[in-house]
Amino acid sequence: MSLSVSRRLAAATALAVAGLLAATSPAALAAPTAVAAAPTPPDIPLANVKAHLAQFSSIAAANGGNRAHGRSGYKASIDYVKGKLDAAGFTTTLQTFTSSGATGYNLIADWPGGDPNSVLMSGSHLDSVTAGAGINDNGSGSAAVLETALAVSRAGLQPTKHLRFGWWGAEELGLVGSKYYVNNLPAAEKAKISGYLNFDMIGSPNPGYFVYDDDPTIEQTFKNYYAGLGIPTEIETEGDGRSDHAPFKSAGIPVGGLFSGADYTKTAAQAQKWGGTSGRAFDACYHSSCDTTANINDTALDRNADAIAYAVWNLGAATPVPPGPSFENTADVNIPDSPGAAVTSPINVSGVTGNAPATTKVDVNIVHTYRGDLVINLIAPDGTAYLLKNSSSDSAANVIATYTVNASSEVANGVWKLQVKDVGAQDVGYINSWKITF
Ligand code: DTR
Ligand code: ZN
Ligand code: ZN
Ligand code: CA
Repeated sequence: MSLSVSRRLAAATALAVAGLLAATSPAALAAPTAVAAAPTPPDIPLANVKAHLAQFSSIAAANGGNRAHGRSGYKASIDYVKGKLDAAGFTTTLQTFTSSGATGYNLIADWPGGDPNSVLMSGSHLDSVTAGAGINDNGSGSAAVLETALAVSRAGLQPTKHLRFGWWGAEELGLVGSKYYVNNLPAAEKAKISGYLNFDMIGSPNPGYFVYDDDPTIEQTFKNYYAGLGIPTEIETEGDGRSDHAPFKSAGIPVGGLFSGADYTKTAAQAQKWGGTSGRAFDACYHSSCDTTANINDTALDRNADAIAYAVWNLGAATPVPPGPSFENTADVNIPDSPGAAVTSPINVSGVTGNAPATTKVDVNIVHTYRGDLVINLIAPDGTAYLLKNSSSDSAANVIATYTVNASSEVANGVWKLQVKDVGAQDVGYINSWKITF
């Protein structure tokens, strides 16, 4: 508001002309802008994953029918996985602990190379319940993580981060192995883990596609993978704290993961989008003797194994995780000077599954001669207002900024609006463009 009269008049004239031109053009809702392609990870061969499951099945059959903690079937499972990893060039470590009077084993495998101060870890529990072979719970996660590690070796991958893989013992007794690992990791070592990815039940026979909603970057990575397949996902809500990511999360380590469902029942709406049988459990053989190699949905196992590779390649690489879909409105909208009413610029979002992320990005480009006059809000489809910028004494011109909004309680699809109000007399401007990225 401190402009000289001549400058203000000239500025107002120029803006008025621009606004007039803009007023004749309808609000152009630009198509979603393409996002950069992520590095291409390998396809994880389903046949290889199923071959590991067949081995776990044979091990159970040869060891009393299960692979439970403290039983010979568990140690045989550990020895199988360790043998594969040693042969593939991993540095493996067997960590022992005692639980319920029996020796338990965690297997840790480090892929040589990468930044030792930035560790990306992937894991799954290898033990079954005593009732059966535990092929879906959790041979599926263990086999897929093993095959992803072997794919890293086959590719001779040299990621930016250091890659570590873990197979946990005694999860069924209460996350005993993973808790032991985290509790015995020095604080300096915990601080190096940039993320822990957990895979517990990822081949359920009546599958759902659930993504853990813990760390937003990890969550977005998995959502991007499934968006690329055109498969809707849901936030995993059945298991907060019910699997091996919990000790890592409690230690402040970013976590994420995938889940295909356990004893909860698939709804009609879920069957509509994912196929399968509504009114039936995602895994009717959960913790039962029928959790055998017949208790696997190949499509779910295949997709989730490929999703693990996608996440390891992307999160382990230097290139940042590509943002989700974005939508832009480039139509100019004139902002009346104070005490005029607020104006809005709409964007109609569609085709985005689920809610907006906690890191929803809003890029704003406003031409104005005194930006301290402006109050800017993001209005969600349900009318909720998120303040992006308040008025101030900032006399500089224009607002060209990116704001990050935690809009995770908002459904993504619908009409979002940028609302701008000029609360300071003199000095005028217009919305040049704005973009929302999920
Ligand atoms: N606790 C797991 C099964 C399980 C149940 N809900 C979730 C959610 C997310 C991961 C795993 C699970 C087990 O029985 O091993
Ligand atoms: Zn279980
Ligand atoms: Zn499990
Ligand atoms: Ca003003």
